[in-house]
Amino acid sequence: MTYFENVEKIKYEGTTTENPFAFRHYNAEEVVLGKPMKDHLRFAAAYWHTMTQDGSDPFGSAVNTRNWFDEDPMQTAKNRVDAFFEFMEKMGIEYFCFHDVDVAPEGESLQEFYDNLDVITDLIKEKMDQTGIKLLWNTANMFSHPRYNNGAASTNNADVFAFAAAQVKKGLDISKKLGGENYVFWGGREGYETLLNTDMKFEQDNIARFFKMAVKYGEKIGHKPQFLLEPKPKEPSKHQYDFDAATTIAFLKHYDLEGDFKLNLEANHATLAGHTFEHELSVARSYDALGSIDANQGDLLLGWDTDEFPTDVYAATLAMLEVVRNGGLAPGGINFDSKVRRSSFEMDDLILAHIAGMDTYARALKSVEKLMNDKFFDKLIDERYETFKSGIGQSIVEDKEDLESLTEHALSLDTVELKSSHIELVKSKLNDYLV
Ligand code: XUL
Ligand code: CO
Repeated sequence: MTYFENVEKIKYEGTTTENPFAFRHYNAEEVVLGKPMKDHLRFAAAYWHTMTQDGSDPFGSAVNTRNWFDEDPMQTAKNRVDAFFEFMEKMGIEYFCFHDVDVAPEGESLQEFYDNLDVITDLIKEKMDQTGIKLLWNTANMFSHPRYNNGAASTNNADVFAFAAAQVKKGLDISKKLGGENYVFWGGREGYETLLNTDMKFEQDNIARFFKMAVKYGEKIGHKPQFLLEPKPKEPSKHQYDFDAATTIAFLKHYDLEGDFKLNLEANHATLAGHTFEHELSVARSYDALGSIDANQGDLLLGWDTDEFPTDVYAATLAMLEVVRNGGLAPGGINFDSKVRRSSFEMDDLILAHIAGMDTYARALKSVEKLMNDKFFDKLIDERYETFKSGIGQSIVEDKEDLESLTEHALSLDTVELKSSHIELVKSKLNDYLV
């Protein structure tokens, strides 16, 4: 059965095409900055947004037209696998990501959930072998089930902690079976509502314990995906422990976990934390912790996570600049943690939305190529710190100075020569490179 019947494989047709079902910028094999676009971008489709979300919101019920529903939930789950791989093949997307609960019904018990997962992940594996499509990451949904209302690894209930451990154990078994390149933890309910009932230190210790168990189990079964933590400051919890990149890196360093974990950074989570996406990427890059990206965009006029498909070329360019400066993302990639708007309810909207996101990131990559080749900003940064390249500055950088010697230097100066940063020129210059 064909699910996306209106569309054939999406092709690159360039900017002059009037065909909405074509890429205008994303040309998988085109070499940019020394390698094919697809290797820079490593796009992934998200099971939860593409296959599972139904368009409902707190004010209205499901609206999405989807043709994979069957009365039997297991049959629906099987149909979704077929539809998802057809979708990815048509899009030319080579990676995917999923939560355990996205792919298989949870049933009445943990054992039934495991059994359902076995059947569906066998099907997924078959499809992977047939198509060559790979698993970027999987994760355990430890935030939707009522048992997790006080958190998973940060719960106040030891049995709930055990349930969470069982989900992650199964997730790692599945990751091994499917050759997952990364494994993600997003702690939606690892946080608190009020400190009046919370022992923050105890909860953080338990989260670290939990992560160490995951690393140890991976070693035991001989499967070591890159582990990733995904920061988000709030929603659904009022305060989430992995608030932003800096907070999460401090946690990893404090608990000696930085050797095993990197970050999966999401654009809309950055803005919820009061940062730009490029800020978060840059913080992670400075600590060698940039692992992967969840590509989307928020709406700065709204205070929640809207997970829109990225269409803002300016923001995507600044993000791709960080990715390129990082030397790429592999084994990470760019996962579209993005959902179609409630009013985009047709099946074709899934295709059009991914084209929009992929074209936006391709444009960003091409802009970064122009910018890197021209070296305007590299030169500017280089010159901005020139006083540290010789004399007293060089001596500071070589750790040869102290407060006393620097006081002596300062006392010997009559005046300091300052240069304008020409901020307006610098910021407007970026517009010259946008493709
Ligand atoms: C929620 C979010 C999640 C994670 C995976 O805001 O981003 O979908 O990416 O659990
Ligand atoms: Co995400």
